Amino acid sequence: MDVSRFLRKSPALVFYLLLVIVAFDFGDENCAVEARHKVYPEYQSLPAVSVKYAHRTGYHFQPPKHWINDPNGPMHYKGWYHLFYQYNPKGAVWGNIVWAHSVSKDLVNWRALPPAIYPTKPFDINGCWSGSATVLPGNRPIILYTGIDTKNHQVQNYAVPANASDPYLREWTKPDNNPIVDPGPGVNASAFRDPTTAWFEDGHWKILVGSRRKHRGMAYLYRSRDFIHWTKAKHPLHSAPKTGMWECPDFFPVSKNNANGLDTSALGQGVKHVLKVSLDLTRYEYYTIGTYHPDKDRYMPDNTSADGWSGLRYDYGNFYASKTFFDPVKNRRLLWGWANESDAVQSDVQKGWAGIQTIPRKIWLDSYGKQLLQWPVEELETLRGQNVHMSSVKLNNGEHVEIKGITAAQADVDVVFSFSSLDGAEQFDSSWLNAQDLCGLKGSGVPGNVGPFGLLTLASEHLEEFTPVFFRIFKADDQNKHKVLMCSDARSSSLKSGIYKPSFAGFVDVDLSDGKISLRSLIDHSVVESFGAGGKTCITSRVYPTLALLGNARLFTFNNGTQTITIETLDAWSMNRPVMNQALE
Ligand code: DQQ
Repeated sequence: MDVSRFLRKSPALVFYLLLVIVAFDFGDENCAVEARHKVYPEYQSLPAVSVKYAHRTGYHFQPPKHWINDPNGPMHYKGWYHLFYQYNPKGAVWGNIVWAHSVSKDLVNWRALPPAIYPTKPFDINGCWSGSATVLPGNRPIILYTGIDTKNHQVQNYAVPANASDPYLREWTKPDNNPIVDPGPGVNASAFRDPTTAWFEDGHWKILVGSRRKHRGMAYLYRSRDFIHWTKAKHPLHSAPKTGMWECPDFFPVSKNNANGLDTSALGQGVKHVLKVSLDLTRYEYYTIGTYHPDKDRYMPDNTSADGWSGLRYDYGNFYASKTFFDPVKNRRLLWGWANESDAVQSDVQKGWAGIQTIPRKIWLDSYGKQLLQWPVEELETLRGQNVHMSSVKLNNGEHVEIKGITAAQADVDVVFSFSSLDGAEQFDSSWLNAQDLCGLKGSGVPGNVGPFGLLTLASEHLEEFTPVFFRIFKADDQNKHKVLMCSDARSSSLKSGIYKPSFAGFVDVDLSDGKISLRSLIDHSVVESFGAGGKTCITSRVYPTLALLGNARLFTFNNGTQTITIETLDAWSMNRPVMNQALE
């Protein structure tokens, strides 16, 4: 094969090969997850022969077939929620990316429309990558997205509805004065992408574009009076050393006073700002909470918000390229994230599909102001069917109790656990910096004192397979007194080998003085999305059981700590199937 010709014809492949080289350049300080999107030229345009249903989700967002990645441009317009997403119309791996488009009245039932944006012009002929929507005054939506141009440069383009009176916004026009932002001198043209929603301030629209300079990740700031002519600020809004490429930055205000969302342009006394970035080198995201100084074009994270690898995460599992938007209907800010497959690529090709969007989450500032809280949108509850309720059930050391009477493979479970004392809790070792490593060390079967206790999701009858979601509470020396570990451990999730089965985990910064901690898990065939302590720590796992499938899946609560745990209350529901991306007639 003529390699140089092949590479010239596959600019996306060249780009991703470069990324891999950059990743190696960072040495072993970052542990990359398996879930990154790679290029498989042999599968890119291999349409699904059939779609395998075993692990397809029942109520998560997915198209009928093929590959999806980042959520793009979510917004509300004329009575409809719009979600666009990166989609390969020709195969079950990343490639041939277009902006697929779906609409919903309730964020639960979705109808599919034809792709909204796809390569046609010199400024996007080699790819229509991620971006955001802004609704301009007068209810005029506009999309900014990254195009890969004829020179294989990443440029920022805009698109507008061809017919603004169509509430479905079926057709989009990409005017010929694109691109409106190009990398310009001194900016790496293969690391310049994913424009944010714009905010308006002091007569200007402002946006961020993700980038890096050598190993320093950064968000460039641009301003414009008319949304067409953009000027780069003197310095990035923010940057951090050794974080590599910042993909999909998201920058938005949160209220200091309540859980309501704020329009992206909100500023003032009662407001903090959040900057989230997706780190291509690890395929993890982190966010900081801080102060935005519009006059200085700077954002400063608070000193309680670590900037970099060890920072706060929306989700300590399989969750990437996320994006928020302000929902004016319910005055809330909603978060979408992409959960990739974590099985072998050949399995994705065989099953004919890959990737889901997580359940949209309401997101707001915790009253302590140090982290965000997240909770599945209330509309999801309309899918709840058969219910099982329990209260005041003791779980002694070594016990597991089955929750019977619901469809355990497609369920929503919400439980409050209590314990009587933390006096005997295991001592926390301050060298345990990484929650995921600690969960690997102290899994659900390793006895403790207060914990491990929690749920065994997607479990087979004799526990040959199960995905435990659980807490373990330690005594700590510092002023917080206790350290709470939350795990969603995929190591025993499947008898199948060749699958990435991480022991995902995060610490939970929660006040335990009432002796209680809650856990909610959304279980959906190959995904378990869990919310610890009312949404303080969230973890999404993708798993592929071979026995715990469909009607054979079971759900248990368990306790492997010496201290008895009480299930204060537990509610579990079978979840019904919504309309999921049938074409809109
Ligand atoms: N995915 C898009 C890029 C973005 C990456 C390409 C994040 O725009 O940086 O499909 O997953």
